[in-house]
Amino acid sequence: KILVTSALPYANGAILLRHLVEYIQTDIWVRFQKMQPKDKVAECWYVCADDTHGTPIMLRAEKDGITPEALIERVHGEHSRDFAGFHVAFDNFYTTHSPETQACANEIYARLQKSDLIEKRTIEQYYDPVKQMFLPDRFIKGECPKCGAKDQYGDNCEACGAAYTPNELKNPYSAVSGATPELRHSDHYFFKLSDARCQDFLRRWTREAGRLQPEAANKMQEWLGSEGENKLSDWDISRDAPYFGFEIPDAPGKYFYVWMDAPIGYMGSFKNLCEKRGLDFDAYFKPDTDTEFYHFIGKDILYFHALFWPAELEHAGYRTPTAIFAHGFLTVDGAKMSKSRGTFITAESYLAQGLDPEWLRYYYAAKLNSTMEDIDLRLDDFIARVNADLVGKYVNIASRCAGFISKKFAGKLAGTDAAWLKPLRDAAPHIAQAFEEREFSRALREVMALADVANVVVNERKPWELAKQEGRETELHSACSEAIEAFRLLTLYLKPVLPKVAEAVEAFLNVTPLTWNDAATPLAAGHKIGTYSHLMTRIDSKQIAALVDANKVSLAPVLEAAPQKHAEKQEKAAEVAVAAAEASPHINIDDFMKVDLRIAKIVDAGHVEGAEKLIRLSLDIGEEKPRQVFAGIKSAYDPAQLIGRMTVMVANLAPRKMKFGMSEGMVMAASDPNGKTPGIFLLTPDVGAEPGMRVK
Ligand code: B3M
Ligand code: ZN
Repeated sequence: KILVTSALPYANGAILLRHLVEYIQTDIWVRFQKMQPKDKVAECWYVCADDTHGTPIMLRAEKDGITPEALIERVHGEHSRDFAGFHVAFDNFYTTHSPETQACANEIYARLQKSDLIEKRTIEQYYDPVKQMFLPDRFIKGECPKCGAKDQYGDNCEACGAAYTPNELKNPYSAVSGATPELRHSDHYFFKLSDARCQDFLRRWTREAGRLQPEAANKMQEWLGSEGENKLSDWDISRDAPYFGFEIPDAPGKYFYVWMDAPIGYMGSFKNLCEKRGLDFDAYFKPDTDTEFYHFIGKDILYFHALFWPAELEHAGYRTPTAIFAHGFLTVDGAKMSKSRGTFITAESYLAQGLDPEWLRYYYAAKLNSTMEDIDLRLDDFIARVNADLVGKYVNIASRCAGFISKKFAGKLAGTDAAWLKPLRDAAPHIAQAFEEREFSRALREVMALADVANVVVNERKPWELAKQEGRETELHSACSEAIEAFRLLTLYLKPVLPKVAEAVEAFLNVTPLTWNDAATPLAAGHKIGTYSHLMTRIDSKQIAALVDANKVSLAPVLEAAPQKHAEKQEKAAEVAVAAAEASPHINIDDFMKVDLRIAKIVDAGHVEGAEKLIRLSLDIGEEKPRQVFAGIKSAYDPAQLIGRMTVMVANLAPRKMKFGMSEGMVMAASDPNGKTPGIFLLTPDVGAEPGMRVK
């Protein structure tokens, strides 16, 4: 019995293509589970909800001149529409602003209090006298205490990367009203994560096999520190009025911090489902349950899901998650989604352009695996891959053979137990294993290899030739019938990814909804199929161009304002580069072979104190210790986005002592020498390249 969740989307923004990576990944895995026989998966529930509390939503509602309740109601409708548009089939898409979530939050809080893990403390915090509210870190701005950069956020400086507390900002001002904030005292409630019970539990839990992916488990050990090192600080779980959220029992004017009740929203949504479907909530949340509980999340919210949340559940006497599956971020054409490049694409605009959601489902699945690696939506590759694999290989089998069955044999199939179909049938457990392990790219590679086998047979037999020759009806009948059986098997394997196409094929084949065990039962001779109808169109590159244009927000005024000096520096660098290239256009192969290029995995990335353009990278190239490299790519990348990415490095540069430490190599990135196309683009090898491989 399995309960699965995706992260709760904030109720203050639209669903973007980058969010859909997670919902499509989760939906594919859930659909796969639901196709399994009942003695393997008795039931599988997929719940989610809008994450509706907190300051951003309260301020957004104020700006829109509506109540927060009205805002979250409207957004819930938009989110539900977008998810349905991409066939994300939640069993319940609920809201954290619900009686069930509030009841669960109060229960957990009461139990933590009973375990003496809640502590009230008076803290000093910035208060906006105009708005009459305490300010969260992100709503306080000022000059960086380290480098003096202006208009920096209250928690870290985007210019030099320094991290600090809002109290350290110079000349702070409220990002809400502009007023100078006052330091005021206020009582806050803390969850005592520093308590030995939490530390010991988390150190054990995060190491248990299967709970976290290896790279996530390592990160948690880092955050937890070694035995006796008490690195986890207590967690402030309260916010002061005015705040849109749940008031803390017996603490008037105090509210649960949004990240306290967000994960509890998983329980609230499931509780609501249990009430609607007569399910046993406790059976899933009692500590000795035999049910399974999985979270699909982005790697940026691992901290909450792998530390705070299991500690909350454990010490409130509930079961903890069976496992947490973190995925990477989406880049579009190798870069972060960007409004100026028109790649900040909403789910709604994709659908409004008439693009088929199953194209995107397939493309994401073809890129997804069980790691936290980022995935790149290369728009030209997207077009090529969908047209080649789905239309050219998969659909093509049916479109070339089905007509003959209807026209010449009244829709009745001949026998389909041909030897060449055996490998397609026998692949069922391997492909199931790949889906189970969330290795979707491997699963689809196997399916497409089987489609190749089927196409080779069809191309050899040429039914379209057989149909023109007298006396070859029997061969034609077998050739087409066997091709249809191959198509049925491929549809079964693709069903978690392409649910709507699968539904259409089930109707066309006149079969009951395909489950995984049906791979073993071929279509019988005499089985009557329906008439074939068009299953999927090719992507036209003009559609993608229109999509990008529709999302292009012209930032022209901002670009014009870009400081002149910066452009001059760029120009100078470009002149030097062009001159150098003109001076010696050719090198010989030995020159090139001297450069030792290696595939490298970015295992860590961080700001460099006092260096506004540098990011410090730790690169795994298969040596016992990662290489330290300083890369001038800070203007285009946020270090957190780089962790887990693969790139290429020059591994045989002589190590160089720099102001910030030893430089043990160099990474490579592209940029436009004429400075016309903004941005810096880090090199990324194709999926499958391993750290340490030589690039030749
Ligand atoms: N609302 C959105 C995010 O950072 C946040 C997730 C909550 S999951 C409990 O993905
Ligand atoms: Zn700074």
